[in-house]
Amino acid sequence: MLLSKYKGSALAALAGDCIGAEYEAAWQPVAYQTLMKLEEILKNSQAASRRFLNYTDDTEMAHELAKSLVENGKFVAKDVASKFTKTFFTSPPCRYYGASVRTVFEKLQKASPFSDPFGPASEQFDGQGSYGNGSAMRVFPVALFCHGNQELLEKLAALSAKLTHVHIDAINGAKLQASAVEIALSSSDGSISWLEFWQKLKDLIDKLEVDVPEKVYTNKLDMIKELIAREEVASVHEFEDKVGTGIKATEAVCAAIYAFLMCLADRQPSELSSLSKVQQVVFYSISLGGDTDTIGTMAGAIAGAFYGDEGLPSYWLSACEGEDMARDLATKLHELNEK
Ligand code: 8NA
Ligand code: MG
Ligand code: MG
Ligand code: MG
Repeated sequence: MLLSKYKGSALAALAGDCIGAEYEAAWQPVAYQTLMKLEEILKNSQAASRRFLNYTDDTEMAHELAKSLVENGKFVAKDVASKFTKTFFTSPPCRYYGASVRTVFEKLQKASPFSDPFGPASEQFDGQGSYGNGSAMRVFPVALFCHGNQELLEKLAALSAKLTHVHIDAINGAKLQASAVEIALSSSDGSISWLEFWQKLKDLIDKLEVDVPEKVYTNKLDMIKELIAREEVASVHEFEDKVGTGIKATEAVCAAIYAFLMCLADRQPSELSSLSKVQQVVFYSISLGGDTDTIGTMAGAIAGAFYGDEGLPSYWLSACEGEDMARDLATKLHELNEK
């Protein structure tokens, strides 16, 4: 059912951020045993004493974007810029925003009432724009809003990115991540192989990078295919070396896609075999290390859109700040899309 996929996407994105944030500061691979220990803690503790996991900038911005789409029934740049800016200046320190994006919000706030919502982002890094993964980490609501309309999806993924990130890699990262969620919404377990899923992403990136000289996504997607197709599973160090897990959109988006496709190909590690498929994708993506909350949230958004919300245990969701909001926004985006 489509509603289950909408909820799955929003809730697994939330869980990926909240759980991934526990390991973000370490900037190294996370052992499966460590993740399974957290699983046991969450599973066996009473609701009242359960460890509470805060979400970070990824979820905060995704939810603000979703609220704006729901309230307006369309993308309104000034409203999204206003919501991003207001939450940035009122949110608690546990959100851990990227180091440079503050400048964008300071400029937006100064020029309130948001007369030039795209201006400040275009001045970042001497006009080059940010290539951070912030454009892609928050984009899944665009896929839920645009489901069935790829042209609109690409347009809104780009516009939502450009409020903070104008670098071509950040824009294409947002389009690629949103498209992965859309493919997941439009297909189901058993109806598509990992290679067919990969091919759809490759066709898209061939088009998006036709005039991009470096073709970073093209090369990384080719590498991902090679790694999944070969017999020996890549070590996290080899993956880090060949694709990357860092704050660049090109690395984190490809890492999230790799984690999802590895599980779709049934190549997930046996240590995680007691978990549901969605849980496996979230944990496997976090195990890659690096920007764990962001890779976790993006892999979760794709996996939840594919498998639905059934595989997300209540003891995971009740441990996450923002569960009710995620569920509510998914339901409203689903209602809007049905109209
Ligand atoms: P951003 O736009 O501030 O970019 C993040 C960082 O990427 C910048 O501070 C730069 O170091 C670098 N960067 C981006 N573009 C360029 C460029 N053109 N030239 C040189 N360096 C560049 O923020 P964002 O929204 O993209 O960041 C998202 C990430 O930050 C997410 O992973 C999110 O979870 C958060 N994050 C926070 C922490 C933390 O502990 N505060 C750690 C990792 C990630
Ligand atoms: Mg974060
Ligand atoms: Mg690296
Ligand atoms: Mg992050």
